[in-house]
Amino acid sequence: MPKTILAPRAEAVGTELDITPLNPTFVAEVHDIDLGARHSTETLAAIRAALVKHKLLLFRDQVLTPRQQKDFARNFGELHVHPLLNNDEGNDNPEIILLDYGPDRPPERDEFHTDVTFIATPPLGSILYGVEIPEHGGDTLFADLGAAYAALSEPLKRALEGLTARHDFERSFRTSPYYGDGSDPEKFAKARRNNPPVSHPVVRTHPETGEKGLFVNRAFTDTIEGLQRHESDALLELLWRHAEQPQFGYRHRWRTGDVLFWDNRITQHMVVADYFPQRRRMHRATILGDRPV
Ligand SMILES: O=C(O)CCC(=O)C(=O)O
Ligand SMILES: [Fe+2]
Repeated sequence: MPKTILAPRAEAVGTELDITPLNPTFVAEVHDIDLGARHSTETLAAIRAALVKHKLLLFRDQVLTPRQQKDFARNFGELHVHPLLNNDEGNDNPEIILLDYGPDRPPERDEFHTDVTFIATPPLGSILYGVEIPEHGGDTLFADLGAAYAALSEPLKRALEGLTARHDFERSFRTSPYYGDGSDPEKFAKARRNNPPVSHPVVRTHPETGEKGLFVNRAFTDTIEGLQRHESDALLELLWRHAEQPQFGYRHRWRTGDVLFWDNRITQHMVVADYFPQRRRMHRATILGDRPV
């Protein structure tokens, strides 16, 4: 009898997770789990193992307060407080980024990025909760940067070996309405002071799987070090376009209550800003990771 008939629909991870892969190289849905509840060490370990294996996990039908989202995220590491998108002072949950666009505030055009690569220890993952999802639009695109790296030619892989790139907070946020309206120049200046440019390898080895992945992104990677400006610009553009091809990608059509948890060490993403004037509200928690090697 063919193996596909014998195989169950879902694969078990540990004893507790029911998982369905959604795409050939990455992405899986985890069924029957309430992220707002307390979880055993075994369940948390199984979630982490599933994240590392599938790189992007979907949990449907969640209802989470910012506090619950923060508590769940903290099981995986220390949380990052974003220097600009930190939901302002006096808030009980500055670790939860509120993304809220609608009729009064058109969505910003996004570009592919890996979150917060402008710090020395970029996030291992982000957890994004869809609080209010428009009827149409506002999908999020993801790319598997391990699959993208693996598909490069051997000579190009050799050329990338040992290269490092400069990542700069200001590259993306210079043009952001978050401070670009001039309403809070001091907040921006402080963020700038606290986040000087950092250097990361162009190809990163995943700390848990050993898989290699591209670690350059349109939002924050400014220059490949040691190259001339035109060489760096052309090589970065080549790598970005390569990674954005559909065979490395997944497009998520959100439903209210969806939670996506991505491994930020080996993926990139962008939201499609096509839903104006509908409202779209998301909450994000960002878990700090290791220094890339
Ligand atoms: O709103 C989205 O779908 C993604 C926004 C984003 O880039 C993020 O939360 O890291
Ligand atoms: Fe992001």
